[in-house]
Amino acid sequence: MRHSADFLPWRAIGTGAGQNSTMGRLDFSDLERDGWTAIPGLLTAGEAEVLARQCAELLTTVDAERQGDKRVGGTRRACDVLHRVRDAGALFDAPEITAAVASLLGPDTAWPVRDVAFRCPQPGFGNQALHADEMAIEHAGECWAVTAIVALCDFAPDNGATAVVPGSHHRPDLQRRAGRLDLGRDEVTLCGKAGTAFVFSAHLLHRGTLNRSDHPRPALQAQWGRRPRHLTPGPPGAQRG
Ligand SMILES: O=C(O)CCC(=O)C(=O)O
Repeated sequence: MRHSADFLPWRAIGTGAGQNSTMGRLDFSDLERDGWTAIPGLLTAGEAEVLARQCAELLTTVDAERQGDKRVGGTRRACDVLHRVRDAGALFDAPEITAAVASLLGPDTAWPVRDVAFRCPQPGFGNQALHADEMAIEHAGECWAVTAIVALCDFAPDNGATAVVPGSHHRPDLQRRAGRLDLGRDEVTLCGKAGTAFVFSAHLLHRGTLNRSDHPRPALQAQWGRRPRHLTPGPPGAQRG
């Protein structure tokens, strides 16, 4: 298995005076080819830790419990984070994220972020089967949804980081058989510092890996869908029937 540190998945080109230093001109050609990209530095380590604590606290009170929450067990989960944690929405409005999402879904067709969940495999847990978050594609090049996972701790090879199969977003044959595949050799583990966002096509095969460390592995997982074509804004002044 390879690790994402072996790659240079995200490149900011032409960053210069007067430009936001992390934005520059983004090159998402890797996102189209491999189906994923990493955007480091969206949060500082301290900010990531605070967010992880706020999300974990959602699971400590029965009063605040929602359907979809998992307060105990191997992989803790809190749903509907967008509405329960004040700063979560702003994180997913970061221009680097919206640019990556738009490059997969098309600039006019991305809905605002539709769901954010907290997922936190405890030591000894988190091992998932390969899956895609969206149905298999029917036509080459299409993308109907995008997923982002924001690491709220450092993602390392041994602590349950997400693994992806690069290029599988173009392979409906693999997407249809996802749960029955063993593509360990082709997987890349997404390693990065706390506060890194990993953005990928929701058709890309991926999985949470086993957390072999002594610490929980907190992360936020967000999803964007595609606006149906008849609701897509046209050029200024265009008549839509
Ligand atoms: O938390 C992860 O690393 C991946 C989670 C995931 O893919 C899922 O829950 O569908």
